[in-house]
Amino acid sequence: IDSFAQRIRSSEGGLISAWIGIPDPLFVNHLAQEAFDAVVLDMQHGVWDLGSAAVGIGQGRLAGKPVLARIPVGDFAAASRLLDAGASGIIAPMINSASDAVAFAKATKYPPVGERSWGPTLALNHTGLPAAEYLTTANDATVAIAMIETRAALDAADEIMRVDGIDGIFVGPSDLSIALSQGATVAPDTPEVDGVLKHLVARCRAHNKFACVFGSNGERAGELLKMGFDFVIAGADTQQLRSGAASAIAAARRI
Ligand code: 3PY
Ligand code: MG
Repeated sequence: IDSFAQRIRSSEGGLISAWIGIPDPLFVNHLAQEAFDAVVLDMQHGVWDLGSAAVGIGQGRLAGKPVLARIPVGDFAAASRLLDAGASGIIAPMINSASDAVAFAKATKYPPVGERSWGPTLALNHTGLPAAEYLTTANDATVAIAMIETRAALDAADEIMRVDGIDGIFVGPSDLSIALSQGATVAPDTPEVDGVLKHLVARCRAHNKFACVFGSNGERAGELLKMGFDFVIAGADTQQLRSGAASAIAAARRI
């Protein structure tokens, strides 16, 4: 688990993560049994609060899986608290400028990179590290991931990637498609969006940052890995739950 940051930073790529919005730590317990490389708890559009997320992080660790959290927009205080609870990484939505990225890095990295405040009680329990060693290793052992999903973010992508403490980016293709169409449509897998995704992967390579992206199902996740993304989502919990249920009903009706 604590080598996850090293894995995602290396060029090995090919990481596939679960994505959970239903705020029950037992969902983490179940999904972590599958061959996912990580689990993301979505606190932006999902329904987790800090207490349920802290227990969810523990359930991931029980199953040997690193747990990351996506915070609500601009809630950088939550970013620090989730790292304190043992999250392996934080995904911050709607990072639209270098100054957004600096504020995010401040909350997630200890000095001299940032201003993260001391108090990683659960993280110390989970990692088993002495405080002094946690302090000097946490900036490298956890990852701060900036979401690029607006026109402003696209324009500022190079500056965002250059911010000290930002380890990688996560592209939100749905919001990006809304931005590109000026609100006319949500279409995360058009050739226009794919062109932007390829461009951002290339910019990540140039800046030596890793690239993550949301894929709405397994097939899309496979395409995104082929495009060069290092870390992909293969659909959300709600969609996986419902498509499993729908296919069971359809199979029963076919007999
Ligand atoms: C987006 O596609 O906009 C996301 O934030 C991923 O869920
Ligand atoms: Mg989004």
